[in-house]
Amino acid sequence: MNRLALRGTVWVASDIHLGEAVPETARVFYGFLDRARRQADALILCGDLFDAWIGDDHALREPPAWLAAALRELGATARAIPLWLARGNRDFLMGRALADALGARLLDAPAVLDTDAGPVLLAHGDEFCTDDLAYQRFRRIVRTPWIQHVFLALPLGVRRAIAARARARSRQARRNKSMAIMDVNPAAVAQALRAAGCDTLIHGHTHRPAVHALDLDGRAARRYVLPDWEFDHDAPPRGGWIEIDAAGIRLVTDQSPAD
Ligand code: LP5
Ligand code: MN
Repeated sequence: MNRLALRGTVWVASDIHLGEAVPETARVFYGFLDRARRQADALILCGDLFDAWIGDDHALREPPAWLAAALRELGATARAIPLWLARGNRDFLMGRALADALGARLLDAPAVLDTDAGPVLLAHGDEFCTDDLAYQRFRRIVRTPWIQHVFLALPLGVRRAIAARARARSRQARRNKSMAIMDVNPAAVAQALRAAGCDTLIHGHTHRPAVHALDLDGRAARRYVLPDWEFDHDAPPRGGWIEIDAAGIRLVTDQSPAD
């Protein structure tokens, strides 16, 4: 299991789903990044930072305006504080080239963070949705290195079309799935905590922000779920992050993270 010592104040956010269609979400998120640069000692973006990621080359060669702005803000953050990028089910193709261009670091999650609040298991969370067999099958396929290699060798336009089709198929598939199977499986969570030797898990993906008290083999444990960010379409607007420091772990679901 990947381990990372992160002392001081660590902020974690996920599921911002940056893309062309969410300018207001991006604006609020950049306000959050500015605040993190001033108030945190490190920032971890724990998956689904982008709504869909089809390879670093499209970002670094000629990014569209929305992406160029995102890269500017992320780069400014990485120059101010350590910025860690973990991958989600939408942006698992983020790679070293992007991280290096930003001055950020890739975090291979799940990972155990050794923090001032103790050891914390950090994951995007999709890996714990084990009742969603169709998704887990899809995940195994798209996480296969040679399949990723073939995909990344395709022309950008073809990759865009495949991603758009995968997004459409996913929206369609979700309509026929119960909310229960699109949440984490408690046994999968417990197994991950045991394997990591942690009593605390932080994850995103489910878009169901909460702090859950768990009983892990008679020990008190906690599962923190990060909110997704949406300030453009749905009401009420939503966003937030988790703060980790010597005083403990806090879920902040502030709707407007600007000071
Ligand atoms: O993402 P979201 O929130 O809609 O739902 C997720 C699960 N879906 C996914 C799929 C992504 O949205 C697809 C976007 C990926 C963009 C990157 C490029 C992709 C190509 C890479 C190739 C190496 O993650 C959804 C879960 C839900 O979370 C809740 O946990 O249920 O899972 C699914 O919907 C999976 C479907 O059940 C089955 C597979 C549908 C996709 C089929 C791909 C078709 C590709 C066409 C090729 C010509
Ligand atoms: Mn996700």
